[in-house]
Amino acid sequence: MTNLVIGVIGHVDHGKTALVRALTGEETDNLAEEKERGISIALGFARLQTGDLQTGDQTIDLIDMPGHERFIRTMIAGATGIGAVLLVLAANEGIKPQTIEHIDIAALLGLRRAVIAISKTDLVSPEQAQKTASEALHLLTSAGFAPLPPVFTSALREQGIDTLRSTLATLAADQAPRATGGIEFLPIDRAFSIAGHGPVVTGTLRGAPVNTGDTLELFPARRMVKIRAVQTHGLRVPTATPGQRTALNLRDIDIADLQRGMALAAPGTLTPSDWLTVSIRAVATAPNLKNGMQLRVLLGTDEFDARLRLLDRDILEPGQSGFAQLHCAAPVAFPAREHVILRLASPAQTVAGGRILEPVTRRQRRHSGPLLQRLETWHRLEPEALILAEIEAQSATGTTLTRLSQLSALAPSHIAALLKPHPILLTRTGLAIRVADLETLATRIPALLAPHTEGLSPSKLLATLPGLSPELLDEVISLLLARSLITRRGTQLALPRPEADQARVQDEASLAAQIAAQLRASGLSPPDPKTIITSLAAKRATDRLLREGTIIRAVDRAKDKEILFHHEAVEHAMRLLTPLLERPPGLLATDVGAALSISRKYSMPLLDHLDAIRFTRRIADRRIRGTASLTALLPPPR
Ligand SMILES: Nc1nc2c(ncn2[C@@H]2O[C@H](COP(=O)(O)OP(=O)(O)OP(=O)(O)O)[C@@H](O)[C@H]2O)c(=O)[nH]1
Ligand SMILES: [Mg+2]
Repeated sequence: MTNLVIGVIGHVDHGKTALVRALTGEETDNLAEEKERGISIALGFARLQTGDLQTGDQTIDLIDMPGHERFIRTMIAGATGIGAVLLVLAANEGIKPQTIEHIDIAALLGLRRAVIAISKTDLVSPEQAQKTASEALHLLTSAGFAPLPPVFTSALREQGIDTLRSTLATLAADQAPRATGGIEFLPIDRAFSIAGHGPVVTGTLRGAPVNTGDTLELFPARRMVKIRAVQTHGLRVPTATPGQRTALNLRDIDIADLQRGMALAAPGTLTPSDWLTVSIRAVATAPNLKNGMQLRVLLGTDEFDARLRLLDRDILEPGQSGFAQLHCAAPVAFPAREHVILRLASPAQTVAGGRILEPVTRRQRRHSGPLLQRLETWHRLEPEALILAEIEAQSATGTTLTRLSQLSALAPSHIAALLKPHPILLTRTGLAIRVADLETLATRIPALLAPHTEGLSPSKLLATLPGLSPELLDEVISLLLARSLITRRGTQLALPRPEADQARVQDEASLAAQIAAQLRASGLSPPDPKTIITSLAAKRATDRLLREGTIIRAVDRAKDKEILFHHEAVEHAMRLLTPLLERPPGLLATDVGAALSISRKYSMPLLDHLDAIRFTRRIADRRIRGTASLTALLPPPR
């Protein structure tokens, strides 16, 4: 089965609907107004069975476009996503304004495949019909199409219909397979309700297949809806594939919340943005397009106003191509590579069109060389090549899977699979970076840490690496930690320096020994701690002695002064005081000072300490023995 959707285009009254009827037996002008006025107003959908031809059994979807200039917007909504066109040109009239406009639009939508039907040949001589055919061929070829040989038809006399049918079948059989792995995207061109089934939306599917039971995200509402059933070619099927006319019966939503212009997409893959970066081409008949101009944008089946920001010039002349941004009146969510048509509101006219290069962005600087170079790459490359080029371009900082998906319109899972054979690291957090670039970055970090002997916090390190994301820094840090090329000191990162660290430990130990010796020698009249703790190293050594219990910190609470005693001095004091404390009524502070031959400066903090360890107990201004047993406080005498 083919996925080909063919748009039937051409000037008003040239016989499009009549040909669709002759080809398929289906009537596409069903509205009362269409019957009354004799023109098409809405899109017409018909199926062309081209079975039992040498090309095999297949169904082509035909979209019968209205030709009247007032319905160009409807025509565009129908043409978005189609695979080829059937240009209908009346032999007696030849090329008319909407012949040209429809061809322009089809070309701007990226279409290249076409069949020409010269209609109403019953009204002219064969020479005249031939002349019209040559004009049509020339017009399509110069618009970039590769049309098949024209078919001469008369719907009235049922002539040329079989030839046209087989020509369309040939076109359908000769189809390049559609790329897969994209983002499911279905711009809605019709929404209606079927009794007993609920809401149905239709459109031409792009990106990836959709299945019964899938959940999709509705834009712009951004709500999730579930697919109750899928139909293609009028039949219920489990799956619709990209390029097919697709009808989806939805759950979890009311018909009142659905209409043309909305779209369904794979959940979480699209992000609304005020700005779109596009590559555009102005049509030959367009006026000069100026920077800052207000335009009507037709995108998917949606339509909105936007201001044109030309990035590489001030004026886009007829026929010229360039890069631009569209500042949309409200945020819009579309995948990259989606085709866009730009029109003037008045006079109503198609002036340009092209493709989205960057669907999620902000206002960019104009005439920026590096930006234009990147836009050129995105414009030129196919999605797979674009992804690799983008990772390479973001060498130092890496890029994210989200961003790659935005630029390529490929699904993140497809991108991940695509990167597998390449020397590219894809982290758990969705960062993509070339392994070689990660290694280069890895070599820079130790060099940045080297001057900071006390270490550097990750946030300070990040500040020295402009443009680098915290996620990528985390990745490099884990790598370097695993390789023991850097080390963590608390919250700081530093270079591991085994020798220096060892030397420092040795220094600290000998300093501690010195301090201990000094305090031991000074007994119960130690020097002021300020004269001992003179450096960071001395502080560390002192802390260590305190932790070990070699020295004791005591406080003179009245004066809020600290003093350090060697533990042996304190033990000596306890031995001397024990018998004295046992005699009632106990000792005054001055008695203690006298017994130990020390001044108040030392006896007050000492007594505070002895109270704390319950060697002594204070009653009024006297001390008696405390509750702690002496054997617990004093080591056995040697
Ligand atoms: N003589 C003759 N008249 C034709 C032929 N095909 C269509 N017509 C007539 O041309 C008129 C327009 O035909 P349609 O098929 O409605 O034209 P259309 O291109 O669909 O028009 P729009 O959808 O409004 O753009 C009708 O009155 C048809 O009867 C033909 O082969 N010969
Ligand atoms: Mg019609």
